Amino acid sequence: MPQRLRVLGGTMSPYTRKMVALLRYRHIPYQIIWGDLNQKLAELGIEKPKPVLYPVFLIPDENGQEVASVDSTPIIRVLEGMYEGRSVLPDDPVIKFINYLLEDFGDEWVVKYMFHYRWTNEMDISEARSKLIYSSMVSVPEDMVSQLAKMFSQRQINRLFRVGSNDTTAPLIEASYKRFLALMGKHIETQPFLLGTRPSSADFAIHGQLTQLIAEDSTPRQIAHDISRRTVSWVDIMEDQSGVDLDKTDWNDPENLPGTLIEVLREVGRTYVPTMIANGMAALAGEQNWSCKVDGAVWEQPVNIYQAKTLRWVRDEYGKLNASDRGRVMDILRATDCEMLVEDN
Ligand SMILES: N[C@@H](CCC(=O)N[C@@H](CS)C(=O)NCC(=O)O)C(=O)O
Repeated sequence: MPQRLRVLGGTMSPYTRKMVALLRYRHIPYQIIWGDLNQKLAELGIEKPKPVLYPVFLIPDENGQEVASVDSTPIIRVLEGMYEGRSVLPDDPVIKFINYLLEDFGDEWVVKYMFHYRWTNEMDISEARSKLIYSSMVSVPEDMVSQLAKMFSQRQINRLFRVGSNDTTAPLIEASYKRFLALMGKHIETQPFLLGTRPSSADFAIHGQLTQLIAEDSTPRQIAHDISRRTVSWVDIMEDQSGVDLDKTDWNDPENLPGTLIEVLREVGRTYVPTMIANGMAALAGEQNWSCKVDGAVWEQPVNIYQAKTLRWVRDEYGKLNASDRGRVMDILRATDCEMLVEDN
């Protein structure tokens, strides 16, 4: 690649932090442009992607023209084809599938902790909304900040219900966040990354969300310090893993996964799996809302069309496996209450 890959992002965006950490780890030469996406794309004369979401990657097409792309999970796979070495995708098909599942759990479930804590209580709302403005316009005149911040936070608070944070689900989200911190803490006591001694795309997905929960927002930050300071430090070191020496690392053996990873996958089976399935079924039936049981309690929220799509992607990944690898994956999914995710494939 002759030029540095250009990325438009924001520090308060978990998916931006996921991708910047991944670019550093992979030694991909990049430029990051912080700021308002619509304004920056207009300044660069680049057509907007659909939808306009952080981060936007400007990926050269066959003529070298930069094209705006969004959606971190498929972009990671495009980057694997563009840049050799330091892959974040495990070689073994079974571990590769588990990685895909954990990456989607990070992107689509851990984000619920993030959204919920950021936009529920006054102190967190107030901090987040001013940092959202300052981080994209550091020299903005002070007298404009309060109006911009109000506009911005109202838009996000209106979205809270859409991501599934409401009075019914709040205790379930908070309990899952606390369990997840403890499980992550135990797991990284066994090995430094989710799937071995080298990081995978799932580590970056979870890291991205935890940067917000631990490095940015006060309430979840305090909870993390109380539950797992090891995980707090993991988030710091994940930020830049450019020094990992791959000669000294390996992926886990799929036949012998650490018990602590199985426990993390049980959390996936307890929360992400029933909600993704109920959402997917409601989307298919053309319904507006759905409800299901999580941990014996009711979860209800509006249909999320995007999450119905990512569930199909998880199922497609499973569909790509040969019969023997499906059996090996299924053994892990059955042991962790995740089997429904793919059983009706
Ligand atoms: N699935 C997308 C999600 C991207 C996303 O939801 N980005 C958020 C910020 S992290 C966003 O831009 N939301 C709209 C907004 O903030 O205006 C990905 O993986 O990149």
